Amino acid sequence: MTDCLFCKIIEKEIPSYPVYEDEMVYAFLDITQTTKGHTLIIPKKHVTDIFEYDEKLAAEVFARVPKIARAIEKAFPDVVGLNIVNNNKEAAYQSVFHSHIHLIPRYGKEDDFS
Ligand code: DGP
Repeated sequence: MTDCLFCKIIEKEIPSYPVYEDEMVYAFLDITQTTKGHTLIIPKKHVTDIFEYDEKLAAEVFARVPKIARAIEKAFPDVVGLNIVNNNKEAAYQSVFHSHIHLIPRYGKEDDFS
């Protein structure tokens, strides 16, 4: 999709900090860094939200989540937990309409995100 921010990030037209990439997905640091290492995983195929996935795409994208979670844990050894968040449609606080999975590492008591 030509006017999609995350498609432009996949195409490297807009810079991002890469965490992981393969033929199916791109993972990169979220610009807001809710916590240190906050990462977004996006399918390279443009799908707006969870309602547009077929089973094959869902299996391929969600299968990558544990590997990327472990990469974050390895990069930040003080990680003690991790939230996985996926917002779908405006009413559920989706603000970028290229489906993405948030991986939000948690650091314990000093981490005031809730
Ligand atoms: P959501 O509200 O679930 O649609 O999350 C969208 C996320 O995308 C939000 O946490 C901020 C992030 N984001 C928005 N624009 C950019 C950008 O240009 N670069 C990066 N790395 N992240 C972005």
